[in-house]
Amino acid sequence: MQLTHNGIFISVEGIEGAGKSSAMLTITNWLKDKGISITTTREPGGTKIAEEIRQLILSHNEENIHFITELLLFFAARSQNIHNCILPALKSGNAVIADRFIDATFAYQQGGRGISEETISILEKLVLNDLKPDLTILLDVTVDTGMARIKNRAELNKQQPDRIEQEKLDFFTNVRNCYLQRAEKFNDRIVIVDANQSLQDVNKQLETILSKKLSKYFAK
Ligand code: T5A
Repeated sequence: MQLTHNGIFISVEGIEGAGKSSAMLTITNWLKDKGISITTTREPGGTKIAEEIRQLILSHNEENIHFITELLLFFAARSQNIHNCILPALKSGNAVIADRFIDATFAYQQGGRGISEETISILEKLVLNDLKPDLTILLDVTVDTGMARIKNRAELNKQQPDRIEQEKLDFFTNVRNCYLQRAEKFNDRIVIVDANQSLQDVNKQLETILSKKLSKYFAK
């Protein structure tokens, strides 16, 4: 796979209710102000086929989805997203902002489901080759706060939790811990934002990080 490109690849991560949607908007507006063309995507999803896989993963099915099937579905959707959305956009010089990417698989399928890091790494190598985000924003929120936000939103919109949102608190605690461990391990790429704060304060943190981490792209 040829990975040469002159775009910027940013992923946004965090547990349910961390505030990824508003962070995506803040990052998009910040980059647009710099005159950069933006492609936004999400995982699972981002292309027609990947969105169909998303439906399969998140909906409630009569048949139980085995955790290895779930892992493979996330990577199948990601492969479509990489080849038909992310790489073409990066090669055309766009900034790609992804609502979740590879770190979500380690956090949820390793931390949450208990699949080994080695198993996930094999699929990571196969599907991503050497593609990785230039910057990953980890919106870190306590499980209690994240879940309370999700509950409020669901009540307002009269929505039922999806298949993964209905997991127990322990599951999300393990997911959050795995995200934090990855942030420590890959501290050159993953930056933690304290997402327990007000939206205004979260946005301030984001803008500071973007100025610091992306200055090299605008230094010419
Ligand atoms: N998954 C995904 C895996 O298991 N493995 C993988 O490899 C991948 C890619 C995807 C699901 O799949 C799993 C993870 C997920 O369970 P999703 O829709 O992408 O689903 O992810 P969700 O986390 O479910 O998305 P949410 O919409 O629930 O989370 P967000 O985007 O973080 O939430 P957001 O921004 O809409 O905020 C939620 C509510 O909180 C409020 C917002 O206004 C909103 O009402 N809020 C705040 N309120 C006060 N202060 C703040 N700072 C706030 N920030 C947000």
